[in-house]
Amino acid sequence: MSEQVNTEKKKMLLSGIQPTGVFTLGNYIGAIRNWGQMQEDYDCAYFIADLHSLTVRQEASELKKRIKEAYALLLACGIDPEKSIVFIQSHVPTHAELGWILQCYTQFGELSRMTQFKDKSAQHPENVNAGLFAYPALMAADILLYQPDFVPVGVDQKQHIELTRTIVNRINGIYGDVFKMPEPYIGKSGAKIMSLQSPDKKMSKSDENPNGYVTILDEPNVIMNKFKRAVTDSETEVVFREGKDGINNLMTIYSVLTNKSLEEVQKEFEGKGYGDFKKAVGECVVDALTPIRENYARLIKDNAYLEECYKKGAEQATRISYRTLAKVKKKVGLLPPA
Ligand code: ATP
Ligand code: LTN
Repeated sequence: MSEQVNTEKKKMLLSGIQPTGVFTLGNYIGAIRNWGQMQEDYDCAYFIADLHSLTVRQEASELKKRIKEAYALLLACGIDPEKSIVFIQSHVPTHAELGWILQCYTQFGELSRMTQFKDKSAQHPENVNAGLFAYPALMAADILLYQPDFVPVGVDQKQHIELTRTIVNRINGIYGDVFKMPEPYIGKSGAKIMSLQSPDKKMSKSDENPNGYVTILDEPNVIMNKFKRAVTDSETEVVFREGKDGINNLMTIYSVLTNKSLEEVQKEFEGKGYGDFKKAVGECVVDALTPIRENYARLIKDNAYLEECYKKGAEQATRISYRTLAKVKKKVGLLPPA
């Protein structure tokens, strides 16, 4: 029997996360968990979007620390620098450069319609800066530099990816085949984990009430307490139904982390009260996060290893992205250096 060689090229995938705080259970379920699982089947690039985080005022020494912590958190969640390219955005100068070019192909009206811009400018009315406004053009550059097939994100980022696709159509329409068209990849379940205190709002690391979110480094007793206090409703039935936002959210978390369908979850808790259910959800979250917390404690002490990884990641990312940038510059008519 002749040996079969798989010569098929893997599809490419890219995503990023801002270093604005310890990642939440929402970030993990909606994004990072999928990133880890997809490493086996795709060529992946993941990065810390530090340039993006400058759109909100940051304390310099704190930011520097958070960038390294965010990088270590990605590795702790199972992103493997031997399998994927894992880098820090500001270490790869092509991002800012293509970001500028793409801004010139993005309309003011398009940027004005972005809900993240509207939300963040309402949250920080004293600092509605040009970077906050132009952010989606930089995000489009982050993506298009690597010509990925898919961009795995939570549902809140879909609008930005749609704008990226509009930019691709515009530029390819003028200059021919410049960029590959990327697709958002949004998980079937868990793409929008809600706040434990206000289950009509997305779980967010910048929520002022820490009981609304679980971070991936929370200790087990903290996690159990947050679930115990999670807002539900005045009924008693564990069932996924419109109007039961709190229970729907807890069922989603439990279903994703235990790999059980919503029907199975409903059956499992038939005749049991919310107290038992919340305890079970807390326990499955503790089980999922404990190895991450332990990995992180080890990684954050190993500065030499982290530096080695992000240096290698930046070199790999620079090499790939430079090719796309050179092509774009040529297509739009910039004179190559002598
Ligand atoms: P911030 O609170 O600072 O605005 P964030 O918690 O929304 O930040 P991001 O860095 O904007 O986090 O998001 C990183 C990734 O996590 C994105 O792909 C985003 O779609 C996803 N994500 C964020 N929050 C959730 C959530 N509650 N449920 C599912 N996915 C989420
Ligand atoms: N906008 C994203 C972070 C981000 C990103 C990207 C995600 C920046 N560049 C490129 C996917 C692809 C956020 O705020 N969550």
